[in-house]
Amino acid sequence: MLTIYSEDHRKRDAKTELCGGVLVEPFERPSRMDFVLARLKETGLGKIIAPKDYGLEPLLQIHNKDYVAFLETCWEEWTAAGMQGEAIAASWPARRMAQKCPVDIDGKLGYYALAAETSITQGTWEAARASANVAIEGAHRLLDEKAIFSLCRPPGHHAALDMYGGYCFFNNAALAAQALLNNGLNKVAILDVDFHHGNGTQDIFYNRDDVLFVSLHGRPEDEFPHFLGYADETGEGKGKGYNLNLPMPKGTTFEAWRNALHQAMDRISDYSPRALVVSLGTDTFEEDPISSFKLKSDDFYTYGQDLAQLNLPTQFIMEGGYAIDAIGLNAVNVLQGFEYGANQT
Ligand code: 6XA
Ligand code: ZN
Repeated sequence: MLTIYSEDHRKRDAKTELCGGVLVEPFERPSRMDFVLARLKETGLGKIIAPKDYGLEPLLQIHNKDYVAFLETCWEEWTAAGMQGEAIAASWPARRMAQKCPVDIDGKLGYYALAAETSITQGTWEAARASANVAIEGAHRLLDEKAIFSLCRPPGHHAALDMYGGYCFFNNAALAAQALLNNGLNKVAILDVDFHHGNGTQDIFYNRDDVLFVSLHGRPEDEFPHFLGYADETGEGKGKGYNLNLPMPKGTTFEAWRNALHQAMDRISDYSPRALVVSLGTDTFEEDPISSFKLKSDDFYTYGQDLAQLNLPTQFIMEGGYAIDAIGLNAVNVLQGFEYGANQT
């Protein structure tokens, strides 16, 4: 399997994350990629290539212009305002307040942030752009390949039309799906197997029927991002019926999770897409420090094999996963399971 990867992710090396009332070293850190790269090399999964730069145009097909401009200049504005630490939002346009973007950088951060854990730092813009390019390159390559691994960092599935947070800035899976559509594959399914609900991806495609979004995740009553991901969110307008959420309780085991996966796969088969994008987070792992499902490393191989049964051109996009020394094993297990399964069908 061909992997797309950019070293430029290292430009995002945040030092602070707001967690449990204190600033901690971010869970989403550059070394995550080193473990995935090491495992890719150890298993000889395939070539690893860098993406081209696709510029801002594809980003503007998914994200709002003012939001993209905010990300580009945020760090500059923050430092120009004399702030000491990394840029973190501290106030929000909450219920019954004006939904207008202020000019002050503190206000802008609150306007565009969906959560406070994620800081914006020098280099975040460059890394997020590189991650987007990794996703878009993968989509173009899928025209000639059966499967692609876009090793994206930072992740993307929480990023919405005009919101960042949950360690995400651009929605890499949405960018990939849109690039596939632009290349003439007229129906695309996105399956999100990260532990957290892909609120950004859902939001972006909620009114559309050319992209089916299906997500398996920790239920919003218990887990981040808390304010989206309920089972009764099924799409709106033309998109009615093209959004499927399968929330699960804390402690969910592989057996129950796999049943939900099969339900998700049935819905995807019924939709008959031309390609599949998988938002691949490995934070469903039993040892993940911020999640609560119980998957074991072998389970990732098993479900990779299951996914091959869909028999679709498939682009895997890296999302979360913070049990860092197991992230390589778990992610590559999915890819190896998929390749094994694809060879059987
Ligand atoms: C913040 C939790 C962020 C979760 C990010 C993630 N308390 N999303 O892994 O998939
Ligand atoms: Zn996650």
